[in-house]
Amino acid sequence: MSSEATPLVGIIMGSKSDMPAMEACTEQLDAFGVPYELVIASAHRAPAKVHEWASTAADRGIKVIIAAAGMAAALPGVIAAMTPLPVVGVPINSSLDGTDALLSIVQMPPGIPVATMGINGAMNAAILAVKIVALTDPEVAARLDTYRERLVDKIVKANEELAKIDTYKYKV
Ligand code: RP5
Repeated sequence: MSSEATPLVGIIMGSKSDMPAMEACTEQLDAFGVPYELVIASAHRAPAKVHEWASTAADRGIKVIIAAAGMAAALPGVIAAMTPLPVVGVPINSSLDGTDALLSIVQMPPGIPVATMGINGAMNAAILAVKIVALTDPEVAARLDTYRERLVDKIVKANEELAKIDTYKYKV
């Protein structure tokens, strides 16, 4: 993708070590053809960089921010305080099975919400961001419709396969 394209989603991660968990997010945005920024900056280790990036994100055309962090994961909440854009938080499992990050991200004070995904919920973060972009982008909305139809198809096929299994003793 050309670096001239306007990013619609901003992805920020607290550390390079969060990248493997966030691949499911970039894969989905690539599949939907939604341009995004991808940066690493920590609320604790590089607060000035976080402020510079978050406070100017809307000016760059970004419509929604996805912020991922582990441990005492302040990044999504701090960013939500710095921008009027919606912020989707992804708790990364880097200690305590990710529960530390989950609680750090989800328990925001009134007035500064973060839409918190499940632990390592990178894929859902992308889908939620796509839904937000789709509100004002008909092409992305059409791709989202197709994606949702495929989810239904998968369930229909799974039930067809289930119906062929005849090893259950009491299934009627
Ligand atoms: C958080 O601390 C990061 O988001 C990461 O999940 C965790 C560990 O960071 P590293 O020590 O691997 O850089 O700030």
